[in-house]
Amino acid sequence: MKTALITGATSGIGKSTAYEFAKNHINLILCGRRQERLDQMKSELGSNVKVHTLCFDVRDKENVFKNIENLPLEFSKIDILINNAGNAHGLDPIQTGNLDDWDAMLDINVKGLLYVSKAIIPKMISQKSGHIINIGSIAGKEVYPNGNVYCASKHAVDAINKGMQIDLNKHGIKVGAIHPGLVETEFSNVRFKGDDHKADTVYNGFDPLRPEDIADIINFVITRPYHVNIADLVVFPTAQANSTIVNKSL
Ligand code: NDP
Ligand code: 8X3
Repeated sequence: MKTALITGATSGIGKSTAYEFAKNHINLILCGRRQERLDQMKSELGSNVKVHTLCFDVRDKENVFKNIENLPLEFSKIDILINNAGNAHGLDPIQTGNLDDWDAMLDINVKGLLYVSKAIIPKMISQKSGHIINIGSIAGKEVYPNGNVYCASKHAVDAINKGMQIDLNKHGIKVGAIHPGLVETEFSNVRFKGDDHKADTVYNGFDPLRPEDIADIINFVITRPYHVNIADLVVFPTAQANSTIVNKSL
């Protein structure tokens, strides 16, 4: 049986991926900051597969390495890494952007992803196998009004994904990114700092992607034969044409 480590497993895309993997008999290392949610998932999934939970903030470099280095033996071989933890914080023009929001997005979406990867990649190299999926965004392919720093963070993920592909190629490790458009999760609740009404309006009037849609695609990506690597994938809801055009008359 394979083992997957999923960051941002307590909500949205990461959570759906955990349930999808459990259905497909993949043991799980679930990461997030909300221990009660991790416990709940462990109790729901633990009868299907082995589940280990790690509660850390991906910004906390020391804790990231400590947690991953001290995994119990039965979870120490990580076959699949889903670099998913991340969020947008705010949606403001560059001139009025909030510095704490900027720090959060760059520290979590970029540096946090790097810390987790750095803790796991040497293990994959020594076991001579592994598959890393980086969750980017359409915001990593395009820039939209007021998206400035979030888009920068996801453009960085796009570049890191390509860099990983080049550097890990000689080690036979698969690396790929999935770049979703609008997926209805807690993403907009976080972006708008708990203003749930504002968050809901993002997904009003059209049929957005659901986190299960992305989990299904992730499962497709990880179940391709060894010689097939899905390197870069953009996924939109049918109503979305790009980061600013959404058809609300479908
Ligand atoms: P959610 O807000 O539903 O989930 C975000 C997850 O990230 C949570 O599990 C959260 O867990 C975790 N997380 C956030 N900050 C930290 C942190 N500092 N340390 C550890 N974990 C953290 O959003 P989504 O599921 O939508 O987002 C998942 C990924 O998908 C993100 O990278 C996002 O940028 C990307 N994405 C989302 C899209 C969308 O429209 N929803 C579209 C394109 C990409 P906890 O709070 O417990 O730590
Ligand atoms: C999330 C999608 O368009 O809100 O990355 O930035 S978007």
